[in-house]
Amino acid sequence: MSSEDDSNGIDIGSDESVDILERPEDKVKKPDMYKVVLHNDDYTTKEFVVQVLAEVFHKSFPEATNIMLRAHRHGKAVIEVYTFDIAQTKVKQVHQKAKQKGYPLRCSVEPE
Ligand code: TYC
Repeated sequence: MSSEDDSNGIDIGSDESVDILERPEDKVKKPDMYKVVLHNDDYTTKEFVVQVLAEVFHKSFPEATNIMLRAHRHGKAVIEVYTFDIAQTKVKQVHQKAKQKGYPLRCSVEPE
């Protein structure tokens, strides 16, 4: 393209005025988001659940304790919301740590 180009390949000419052309394909869409849900069970220790929430989800001790207690009392609790790939990776990390210690702790992914 001649004269001045911007990075979209739009000729902005050589004078001072600039026309911005908005194309539908340039619109940025927000990604679909997914909840990582913690499930209660009768065998995993409270201490281990809090430790996993701190290590995998970077929760503070008070935050991790609240989430653990919500799952303990209500059967499940939302830990955090992520894009799909990150949510899936977090769930795998939790299941791997639980398996290592022989606990049946489970997390799942749900659309927000
Ligand atoms: N219910 C477990 C106990 O009493 C503790 C626990 C809490 C386990 C939350 C899982 O997601 C969970 N030892």
